[in-house]
Amino acid sequence: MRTQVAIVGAGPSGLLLGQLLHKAGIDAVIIERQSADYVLSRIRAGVLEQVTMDLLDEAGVGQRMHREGLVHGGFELLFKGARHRIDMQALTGGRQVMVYGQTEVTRDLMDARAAAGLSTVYGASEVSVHDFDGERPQVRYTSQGQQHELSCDFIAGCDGFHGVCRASVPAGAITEFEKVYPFGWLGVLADVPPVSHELIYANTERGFALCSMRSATRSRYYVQCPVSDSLSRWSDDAFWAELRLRLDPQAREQLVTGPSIEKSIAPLRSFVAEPMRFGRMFLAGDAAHIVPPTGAKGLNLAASDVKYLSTALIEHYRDKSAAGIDSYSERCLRRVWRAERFSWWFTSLMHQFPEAGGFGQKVQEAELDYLVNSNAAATALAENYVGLPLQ
Ligand code: FAS
Ligand code: PHB
Repeated sequence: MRTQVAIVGAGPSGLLLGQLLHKAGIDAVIIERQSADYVLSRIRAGVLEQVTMDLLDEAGVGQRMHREGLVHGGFELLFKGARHRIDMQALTGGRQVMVYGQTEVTRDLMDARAAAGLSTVYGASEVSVHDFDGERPQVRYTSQGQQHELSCDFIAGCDGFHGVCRASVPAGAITEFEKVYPFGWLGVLADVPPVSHELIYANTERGFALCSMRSATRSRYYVQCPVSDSLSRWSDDAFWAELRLRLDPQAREQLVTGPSIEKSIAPLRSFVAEPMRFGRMFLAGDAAHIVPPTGAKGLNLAASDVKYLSTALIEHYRDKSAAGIDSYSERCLRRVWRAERFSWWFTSLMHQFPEAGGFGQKVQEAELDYLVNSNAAATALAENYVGLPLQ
């Protein structure tokens, strides 16, 4: 088999890249180790930046997002029992975010790919990548008991943090930067109306909490939990009781609880692999970087990587230009590190770090007080949250 671009991974990165390349008449095959249902079952991101919204429109899959998504102009910070609204729209000259779950983005991309009759191999095993630093890259995999060799011009490693592509790069050719946080997020999805019409980020003595949503009837909540915590400790009642303890009286009063339809614990880490290009193989999305979800940047960074990569590949095939390919890694990493910084900063501000002691706690309180009383500080938060413009 042969294709122009072999994409490993059918998460948002791989699917969006496949769609943008298809729109440009470039052939790509996606190889995914899980089933489509399994990919859809993973509950992850909830907030899209304008850059991501624009990309989904460019890919021709934004219709349902505009119909069903929720446009948000602000969010609230809750600390010391009081809520403070960050008016993103006013602070950034009108920019907003879209609350629309990653599951729905993935579904829209899957539907578009199927409608176009494009090739996606689900349930592939023994996936390996070869000769990506040479002239004849190949992806090998087993599907339905048959071994396959897919020859291609380029490989896009869209296979997430635990994928095979980054792992196949020789140790001497890659540098990894990592910070692991001493806590995780316990998340619950439930078909109950959100506690508020906007997101609430809470920093309380008991730990961080986030009140988010997927629609007017489906809510997404998170509480900071020990990294060693296990789901067996968290019945639905235990979760709702803990969340209540981390809310202000008004939110506590308005909270509607119900049975969880998904419950999971995610570890938090910051991670970047440099560079993001190895000959004819490119890493995009979680395959190259991870951010703690506090800043809602993970999915959005994946989207901007894919924008840069699709543009580079289109220039290669259409204009016979290597400029985009040669600058891909540098362009991505400048944006990646700005998002890494913001996500680390917002995580450090909003979570409890017992090891930081009394001084750390007081510095956190002073920064929160400064943030909600300084237009300059709030503007910095707002412009990072809505997403920095593409360079
Ligand atoms: P993904 O990990 O989504 O997709 C990679 C795909 O590659 C997967 O389908 C995987 O099965 C496949 N794959 C892996 N190895 C393979 C192999 N060897 N061969 C073939 N296929 C292979 N971001 C936010 O903005 N907000 C959040 O709240 C948030 N919560 C998250 C919670 C969790 C538990 C996790 C893990 C991530 C969360 N993220 C969040 C980040 C998340 O949204 C990612 O940024 C997003 O999924 C990135 O998409 P991809 O790069 O496509 O990677
Ligand atoms: C979510 O809705 O899942 C979500 C929203 C904002 C975040 C993280 C997660 O910062």
